[in-house]
Amino acid sequence: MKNKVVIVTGGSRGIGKATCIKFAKMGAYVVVNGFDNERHIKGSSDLVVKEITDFGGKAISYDCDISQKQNIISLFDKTEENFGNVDVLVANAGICPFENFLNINEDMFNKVVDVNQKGAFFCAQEAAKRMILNKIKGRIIFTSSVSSIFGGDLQSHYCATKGAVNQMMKSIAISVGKHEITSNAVLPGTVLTDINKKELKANPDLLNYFIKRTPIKRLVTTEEVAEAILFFANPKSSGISGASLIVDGGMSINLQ
Ligand code: RM4
Repeated sequence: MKNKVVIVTGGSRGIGKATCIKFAKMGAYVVVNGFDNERHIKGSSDLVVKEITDFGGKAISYDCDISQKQNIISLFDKTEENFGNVDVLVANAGICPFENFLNINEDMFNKVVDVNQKGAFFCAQEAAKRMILNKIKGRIIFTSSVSSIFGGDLQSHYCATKGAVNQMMKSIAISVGKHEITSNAVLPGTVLTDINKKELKANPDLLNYFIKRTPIKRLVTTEEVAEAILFFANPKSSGISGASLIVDGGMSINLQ
């Protein structure tokens, strides 16, 4: 990954942050994208950049709402201005406002779709356009979820978008394959991050159920999910496209 240019959306915390740090440790130029919403701690993208530059890595932050296409174009422009052409996109930004199906209103539904599905789609499209233009055999990697396969009480809106991410990932793999650009997805299980900390802290039985159900008897970590993302980004993974890699410690294969 030395001198590769990598954009990570939702890179200021959780899985995105772990991914930014791993790429930077491998010598990549990393663009940490975050966004100010109710769960985003202002300036957390800059904290990730500081953590990276403190160990001699190369990174910048660019906070914007990737549910707006114009912001995505600015994110890629800023990346090219600072580091050059994009080699790897990690479309990781996602929200999951837990809510009872019967109470989900149009605003909440639209917000989840705009960030998780529309944002991922247009980030991938912008990446592909620029990789093709610059003849780069790039990597497009989506953070999906086991919730793209399983339903989730309080997650009907979220699960729908993650199912959509899987399907767009496969279709994009078909569309960009002739340019030797690959498109793949990681499907994390339940990883303890700001996206679910409040819910799982408030519901220790649910947390214990997830742990009990997981063969490795613990939740997977953000670092372990980031490793799977690195695997897809590796130039040696040129023969892998349209793949979904579940990273959940075996949770999803165990009915017990
Ligand atoms: C994950 C999975 C987890 C949930 C988070 C928010 O994709 O559904 O169980 O806690 O999302």
